[in-house]
Amino acid sequence: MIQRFVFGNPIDTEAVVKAIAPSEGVPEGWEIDEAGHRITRNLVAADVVYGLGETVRGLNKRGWQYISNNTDEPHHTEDRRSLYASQNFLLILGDTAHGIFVDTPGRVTFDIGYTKPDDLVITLDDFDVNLYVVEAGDPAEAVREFRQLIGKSYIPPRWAFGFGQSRWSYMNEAEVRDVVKSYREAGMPIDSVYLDIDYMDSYKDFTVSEERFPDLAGFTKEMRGEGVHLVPIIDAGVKMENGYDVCDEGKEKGYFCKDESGEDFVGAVWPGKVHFPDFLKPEVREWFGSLYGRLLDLGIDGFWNDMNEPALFYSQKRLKEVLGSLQGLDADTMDIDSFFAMAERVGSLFNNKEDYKSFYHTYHGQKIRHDKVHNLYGFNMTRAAGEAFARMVPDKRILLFSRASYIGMHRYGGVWTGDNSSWWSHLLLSMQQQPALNMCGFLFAGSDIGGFNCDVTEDLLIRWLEADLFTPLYRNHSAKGTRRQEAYQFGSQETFRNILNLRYALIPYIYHAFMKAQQEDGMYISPLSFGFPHDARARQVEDQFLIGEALMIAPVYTQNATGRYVYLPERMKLLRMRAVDDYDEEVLEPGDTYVPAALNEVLIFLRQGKSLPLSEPAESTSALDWNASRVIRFDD
Ligand code: MIG
Repeated sequence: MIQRFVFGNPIDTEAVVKAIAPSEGVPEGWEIDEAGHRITRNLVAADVVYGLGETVRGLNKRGWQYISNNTDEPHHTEDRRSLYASQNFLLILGDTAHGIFVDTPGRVTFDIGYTKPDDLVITLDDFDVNLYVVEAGDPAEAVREFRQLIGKSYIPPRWAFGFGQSRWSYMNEAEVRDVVKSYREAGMPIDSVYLDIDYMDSYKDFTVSEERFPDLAGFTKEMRGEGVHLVPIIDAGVKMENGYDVCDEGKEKGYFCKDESGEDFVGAVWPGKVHFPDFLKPEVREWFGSLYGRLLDLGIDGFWNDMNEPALFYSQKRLKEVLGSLQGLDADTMDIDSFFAMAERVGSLFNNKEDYKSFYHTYHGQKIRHDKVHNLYGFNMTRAAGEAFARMVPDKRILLFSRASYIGMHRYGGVWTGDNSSWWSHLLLSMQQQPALNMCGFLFAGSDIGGFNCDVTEDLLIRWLEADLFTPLYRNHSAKGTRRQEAYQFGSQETFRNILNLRYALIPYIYHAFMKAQQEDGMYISPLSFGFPHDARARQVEDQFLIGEALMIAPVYTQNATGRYVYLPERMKLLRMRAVDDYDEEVLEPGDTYVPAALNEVLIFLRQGKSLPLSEPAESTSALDWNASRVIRFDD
């Protein structure tokens, strides 16, 4: 059962698709302190708190404080409170399952046993909110009810389930061609190569560098001949430049966010000075969305939307102030306090809180300050693209995913989890974020495999490709200046080839389970407790996951480990897989078992009465025979 409670005068976020008449009073089990802007619930020891989508830390969110405030945060360490997304849904699993969606577009603090271990305290900047509470017998049912409220999840094209290679710094056609050739020569399948900001002319959205990609239409066609889709990035900020038609038109039609005085707000990101389209206005979405058509016309059929928190390197106004305040400083006489004050002043330019309070949108016809609707920005950028695709190419699925998001965006695109690092802890995090994202409707999701920041090692990349074998978005991405991270760069070619081929052999299972979750508002990747809600041990498992209805996985995420302990809630059949046609099968009894897994081995567990179909691997999804060439069974 779902109930809606309304407090104050909430802004309609358009996150939900079902109108529910408000209930009187307060939701059962919660205390509401309107004056203190607080919603509180007492937790008992056995309660597990899931949810919040893409955040740091584990599956069970107890014991930390999270803040919904979409942030361009490149350090995903466990001391952080905000990442790129705000997905304000919590699921409390006790004797029954209890969900709460705090639907408000401003800042929300979730103190989940941080201040007091047994108190869940949700604090809002403004106490104007639609609260949706879900009461269900088990967690899967609670998620289903919630997902029915927020609408069906986005479905990508089939090829998007293939392997993708990305790197910030593929500078030109020749480099991309070389990446594809190297994968092909290594016999490793690949379906997509991502174009980061360097494909553009001076980082201007919807332009293509003449010098680096002189014939993108021709090149896209050439790559399609190789079975590869090119996926360009689009950034939120529009470069300020006279004669750049996107900027000119946006200015002329009043499509950009305004500052206090009604002028177009000036921020700075990669293109230098930019204006931010006011995606909260339907006509701006229609305009900006149509611009993707320029790339569709060149044969492009996938996009990733970046910098849409929006990230803000600085605002023009603050830069002037800060530079002004540094004028009188003199290196010869400066004392150490002034030195640190100077450094702090310069550092405060990035993503400055006050800057987010200095520009305005028009939303539902009303002028509104950005910080009040901050968490809706990336959602509406991605919605602009999704709505445009439905208009321009209604019969085609276009790949689309975003960095910033809010619940509701899941109807238009997926997400990637942003700038993680080549750390073992982030390998585990990449999987732990998945179930939380699924609860919030984001089924098409994935992390930067191998890690974005820092230098990868061969074993980390292998374990990461193994751990994320089932994530719908399966993309290797890394930052400029880091160690090269393409799978063919390393010595263990055979292992990489086998893992990537295994992914392709699994695509029919992955796709089927994904579509079932999409159509039935279910989970694709879930915590063990979803399959075993009455098993107290299963609730505590943070590093094993159910994939669809047939499988459990237990990734190895420790460097140099050649195995791990696995908790089996029931009898399962272990598949220790080295390749599609090379694996051990063993039935394991319930309980804790140490399971060896060498670096080239993946642990997959088949549940009783289920079967796992495997296809013959292919070099890309276009060449994949979706009929199973082999079926592994575990009959009761
Ligand atoms: O400020 O476009 O998260 O995936 O490679 C960095 C360059 C901007 C951040 C994205 C990352 C992308 C990078 N972008």
